[in-house]
Amino acid sequence: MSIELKSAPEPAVELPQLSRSLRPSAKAPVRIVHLGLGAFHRSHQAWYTHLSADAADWGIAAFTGRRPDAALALAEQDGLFTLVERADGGDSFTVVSSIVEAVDGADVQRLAELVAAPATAVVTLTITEAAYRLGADGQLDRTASDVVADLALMASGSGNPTTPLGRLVLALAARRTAAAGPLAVVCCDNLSNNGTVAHNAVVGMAGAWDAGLAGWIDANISFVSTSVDRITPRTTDADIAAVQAECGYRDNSPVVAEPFANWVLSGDFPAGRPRWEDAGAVFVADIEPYENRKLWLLNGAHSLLAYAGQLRGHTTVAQALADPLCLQAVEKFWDEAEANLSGPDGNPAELQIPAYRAALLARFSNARIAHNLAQIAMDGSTKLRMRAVPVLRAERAAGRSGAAAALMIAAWMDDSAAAAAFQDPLASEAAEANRLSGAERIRALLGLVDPALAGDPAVVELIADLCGTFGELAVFP
Ligand code: CS2
Repeated sequence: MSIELKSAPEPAVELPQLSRSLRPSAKAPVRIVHLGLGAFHRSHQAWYTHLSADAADWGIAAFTGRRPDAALALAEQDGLFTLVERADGGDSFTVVSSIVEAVDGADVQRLAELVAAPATAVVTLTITEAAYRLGADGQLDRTASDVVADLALMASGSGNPTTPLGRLVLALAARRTAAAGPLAVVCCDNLSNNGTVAHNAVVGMAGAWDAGLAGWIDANISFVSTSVDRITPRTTDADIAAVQAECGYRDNSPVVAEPFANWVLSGDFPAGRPRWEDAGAVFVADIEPYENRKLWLLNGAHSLLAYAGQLRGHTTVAQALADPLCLQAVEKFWDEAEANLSGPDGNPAELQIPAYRAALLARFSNARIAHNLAQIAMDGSTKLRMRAVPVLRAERAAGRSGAAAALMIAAWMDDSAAAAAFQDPLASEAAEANRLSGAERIRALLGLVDPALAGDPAVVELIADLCGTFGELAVFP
C-alpha cells in the first residue's frame, strides 16, 4: 500500500518583470516613428528592425491608437517584449528590443516633437484599413464624422486631433516648420497600393487644413508601398502564462505569431532606413503582383472564412478550414483570384501560386494559433473592397460570373444581419440597409462596399442568390 504525502502548496514565487536591466540591451536612438502600436507592429516591423544588422542605429518610438494601454504596458518593460513564434511543433521565444519608446497616441505633442526631429527618417503605419477614411472613389472622405471633427479642431487650434491621420498631419506640419527635411512614410496596412492610399489620405487631410502643407508633403514625403504578412492573433492570458513558465520572467506584453513572415517594399527612403533585408524583407520595383497575391489569396480567404465560418458556427480560422463547405469555397475563390494574377513583368510563374496556396493551407491549419474569425470579420466594408471586389470585377470583365468572389460578399451580408456583433465603420448604414428586404437590401449593402457594382442588376441578382449559402446568424429585427 502506498502512502500519499500531502504537502502545503508552494507560495507563488514572484518572478522579475522583463526590463532592460533584466535583459541588458542598449536603447537605439529614435529614427523610426510608428503609429498603431499593436500586436502586428510588434511581430512584424519591430521584429524586422530588431534583426537588422544596423539595429543599434534604429530605435522605434511607437504610438498607440485609441487607447493608451499597450503603451503603458510596454513602457513598464522599457519597450521590451517577447515574441513567441508558434509552430505546429512548438514555441520559440525571442526578446525584441527595437521599440525604445512606447507612447500614448493622445500625446500628439511628443509625436510632433519626434516627427520634427532631423534624426527621424521613417514613419511606419499600422492604423487599420478603415482608418484611411477613403470613400469608394479612393479619396479621403471629408464627410466622415471623425475627419470633420479633427479638421475643426485643427482649424481652431483648440485641441489635439483624435484620428491617426489628423495626428500625422499635425506632426508633419511640425517637421515642415522645423525644416527637418524629407522622410519616408511606410504604410503597413492591408490595402492595395497602400503607399498611394496613405498619400491620398494624408495629403487630403492636410489640404483641407492648409494647402501649403499639402504642397510641402507632396514635395518632401515619400510614400512607400508595402505588402506585409504575418498571422498574429490577439495575445491571451494563456500566452502570458506560457511566457512566464518558459522564460522565467513576467512579460505583460508578449506577442504570439506564426513562424512565417514576409515583407515586400517599393519606394524611396530619402533619409535612409534600417537594413530590413537582413531579416528577409524584399525591395522590388513593381509591388502590385505581390500585393494582389497576398491580399486576394491570404486576406481574401481570411475574410471568406471569417463570414462563412461564423455563419457555420466556427470560432477560429483552423476550425473553419476544417469544414469542407468553407474549404471548398476558399478553393473556388482562389481559382478565380489565380486566373487574374499576373506576375512581375507579366510572368505569373514568378509568383509560384501553387506553392503559395499550399503554404496558406498549412498556415491556416496551424491549430496552435487560435486566430479568431471575429477579429478578421471586423471592418468588412473596407476590407472587401480590397479582397473580393477586384476579383469579382476582373472575372466579370473576362465574361465569367465571379460567383466565388460574390459568395464572400454574400456571406458578409448574411453576417451583417447579426447587428450586435457586427463591427464596421459603416455599421449604422449596414443596419439601415438590413431593414430593407429582397434585392433592395442587397443593393443597399453592396453600395456600402462598391456603388458601381450595386448599380449592376446582374451582380445584385447573383449575390441575392448566394445569400444563405452558409446559413443565417440572425434575422434582423
Ligand atoms: C487578417 C489579417 O484581420 C485580418 O483582416 O486577414 O490581419 C492577416 O492575418 C494578416 O494580413 C496576415 O499577414
